[in-house]
Amino acid sequence: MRKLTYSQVTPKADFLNRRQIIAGATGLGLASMFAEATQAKTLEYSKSKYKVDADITPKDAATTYNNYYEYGTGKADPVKYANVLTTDPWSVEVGGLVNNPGNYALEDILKDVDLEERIYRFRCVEAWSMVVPWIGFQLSDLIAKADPAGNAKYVAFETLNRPEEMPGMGWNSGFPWPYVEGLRLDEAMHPLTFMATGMYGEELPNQNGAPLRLVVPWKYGFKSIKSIVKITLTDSEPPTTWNRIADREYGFYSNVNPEVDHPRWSQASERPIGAGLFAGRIPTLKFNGYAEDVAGLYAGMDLHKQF
Ligand SMILES: Nc1nc2c(c(=O)[nH]1)N[C@H]1C(S)=C(S)[C@@H](COP(=O)(O)O)O[C@H]1N2
Ligand SMILES: [Mo]
Repeated sequence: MRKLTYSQVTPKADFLNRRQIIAGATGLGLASMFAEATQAKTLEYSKSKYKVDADITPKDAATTYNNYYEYGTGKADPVKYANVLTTDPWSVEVGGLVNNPGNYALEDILKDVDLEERIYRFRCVEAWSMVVPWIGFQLSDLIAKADPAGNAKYVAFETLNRPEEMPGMGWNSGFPWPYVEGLRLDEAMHPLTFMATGMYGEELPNQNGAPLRLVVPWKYGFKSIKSIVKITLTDSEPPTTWNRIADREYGFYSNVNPEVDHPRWSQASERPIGAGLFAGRIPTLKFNGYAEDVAGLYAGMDLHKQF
């Protein structure tokens, strides 16, 4: 089990096991064991300053309806297969056009950041959506540590490339693995751009991109790349997996925009996942509801073309 500054962010069963061992060894009674277990719910992250005017998606829904093609193309595949991924030890290489490149153990990255909760809207390009309480830190903290060089303009991200623990890479061998994504440097430095290590008060489940994934709430979900091992600053626009697969359908920017339909379906509305059998579709918001914060990043760009 990884020792984090938020070591209490641990699946409850693990915690109880650990307590049981200690309780057994020291002769502590059941009562104090459960008192400790209750305390474990108090997690070491600051509560969200970021909220949305919508119900949080039930955890069961957000952790069982996933896109993670390294574990298959079905929504129920990642929860079935991603448990085989070894997420500890984990390191992230930060390099490219930076003055201070490094290969960091994840626990060292986490020592230097303040974990906080952020409740964000999450909108997949397939027109379904969720509201997720993530736990993590601002990507800008990590990039600042790397000290970008003056000519750095973009940030490229790469997912782990470990076919022996990612059976979907074989089932979809035609895909351009590993999964890669990218942002413009100013998008990456924006305060909303988040690196998640947890959700719903616990460590990130493997199917949601453990142990470290990007969350860019104003962009379609495929930009929010999972299980990141490499971050590279560049001077030109990096390739992105879905753009490579279908460039007419998935652009580099991919900001959520109800006014620009996907070539094969409307983006005007979305289906909230886990909202109940009779919940209807809801309107999709420009920049997924974050226009006030991020529209300025795209001043002068034709928003109808910059999908
Ligand atoms: N490495 C990797 N990252 C990925 C994907 C993927 O297939 N592989 N799918 C993307 C897509 S399309 C979406 S909608 C989100 C889904 O995140 P969730 O399963 O946590 O809801 O992850 C994104 N990140
Ligand atoms: Mo998606």
